[in-house]
Amino acid sequence: MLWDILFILCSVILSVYCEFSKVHISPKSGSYVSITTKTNISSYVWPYPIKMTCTDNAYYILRNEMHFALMSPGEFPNSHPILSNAFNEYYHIIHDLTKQIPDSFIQKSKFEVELGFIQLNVTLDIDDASLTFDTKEDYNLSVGYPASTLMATNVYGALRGIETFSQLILEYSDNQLYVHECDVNDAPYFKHRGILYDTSRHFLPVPLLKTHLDVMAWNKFNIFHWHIVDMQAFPYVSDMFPDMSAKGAYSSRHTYSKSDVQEVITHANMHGIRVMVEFDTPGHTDSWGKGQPGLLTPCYTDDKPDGTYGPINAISDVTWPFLTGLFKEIVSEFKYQYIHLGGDEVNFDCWKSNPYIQQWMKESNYTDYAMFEQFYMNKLIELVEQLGKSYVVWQEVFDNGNKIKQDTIIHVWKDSHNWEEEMNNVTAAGYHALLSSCWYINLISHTPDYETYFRCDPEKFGGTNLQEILVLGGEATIWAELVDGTNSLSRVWPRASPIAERLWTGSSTIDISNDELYDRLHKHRCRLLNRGIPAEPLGPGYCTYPWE
Ligand code: CP6
Repeated sequence: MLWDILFILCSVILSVYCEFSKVHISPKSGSYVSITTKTNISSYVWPYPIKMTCTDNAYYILRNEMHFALMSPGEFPNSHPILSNAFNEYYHIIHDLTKQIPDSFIQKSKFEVELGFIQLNVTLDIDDASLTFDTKEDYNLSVGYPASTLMATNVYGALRGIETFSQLILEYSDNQLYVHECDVNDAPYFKHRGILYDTSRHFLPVPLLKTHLDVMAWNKFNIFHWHIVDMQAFPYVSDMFPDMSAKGAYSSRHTYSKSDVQEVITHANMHGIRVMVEFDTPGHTDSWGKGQPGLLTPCYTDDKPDGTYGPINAISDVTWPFLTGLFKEIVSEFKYQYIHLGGDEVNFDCWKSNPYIQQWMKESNYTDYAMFEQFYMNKLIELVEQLGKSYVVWQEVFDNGNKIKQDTIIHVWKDSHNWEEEMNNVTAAGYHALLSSCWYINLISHTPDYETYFRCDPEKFGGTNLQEILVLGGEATIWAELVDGTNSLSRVWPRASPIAERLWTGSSTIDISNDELYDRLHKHRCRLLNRGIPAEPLGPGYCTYPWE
């Protein structure tokens, strides 16, 4: 009874001081302070590494005595812009870990006279900062005192390792930082780990996109799928076709200029994220028609044009010169090897109503309109291939049953309850696949949807090993009909995080209990709050500070 009362008092009133009592201070050899903690530090790391072993030791570090260094054996330069940027960002992330704590809690530590110097030495195998589909992201991290070592194949692996390092630093109730002794060997399971952002249904300002990119990097995502235009608005500013955004964007303020696009790409690349842009055609293109007369199909009622328009008209004289010019511009601007060409949800009614298309179909011996769509998609794929790019398309382009080039990547998005069959069919036909069907994070639910996101395994569709190898990864999607600058950060975070772990870690954590999942994801969510992101709650509860 007495203990119960003490316990309640302890947790409610004196939580800060009681937390402190869990920590045993044991200065060693007068040179540094280490503690033995009961903290299960590995539960703080998100996404979970491939291999991680931690001890009960943690080392006190003085806020102002954190140093990052790039070791430069042989011919390597001893600085690198991507790493120095990361060193600077993480210095602040770690240093400001307590920015949520009221000043009145922060007291001068009695240990500040002790050494609290920590150095993270980074070694790279290769000095290559190109960012392609195959760029490695592996790293080995060994945390000790006074120096920790991080070894990576290249700068991007180093970025992933520095993030993990930052997650091994906790602040206890003496308001001091401690880094926990761990060895981590880590590498991504899937190569393509993305989030689709839709900037057509609502415009998302560049600074907001950059914040999302930061959080993506903290979650080890590596693909920003920019669904930049759609039927409602065309915010992309084209030099060759300025009317597209002048007439197709919501307003001149709701546009992405050349320098905006480059700012986003540079920010993404600095964080090891590739920008895969999508120009979705031939459907979802209503906004395209405003700036380019003759591009869309005029729909007919009672043998007369009725003033409405359908998908892009594959046989209009305007279409191919226009698409060639537009994609030339796009290809020169978006450097990533892959472009997403869309091809989803094409409504055939307007094509069917149009007498010119009917006539053309007859002359070409085409019997159904899926073939007409395929004619369009194949022509587009050829065009983009000639411009030197690889491409991804939505699943309909495969479902239509016609021949598409074997190196096309199929993006599976339909049937949140029966996507397995589609993944099976796509990979059985020898195509590479991406999965989004189970990851519609724009939809919210009253039940813990993060559990279903977490338990969706893109490889588990009953295929052979050879089929599984064709699965490149997947993407969370944040379709923006009901999302704009006011709620996108809360809607995406932390609900994209379970997807990040499935894509980074593979299936090794898929069977942890719901309690453990909640505990780990909740800690991650609290970390996002501490880093200034308004990440929404997973369910009832609260974030303690200090954590635990
Ligand atoms: N926009 C585009 C959309 C969707 C797709 N393409 C979509 C369809 C159904 C759901 C969510 C999104 N809004 N261009 C399908 C890929 Cl549930």
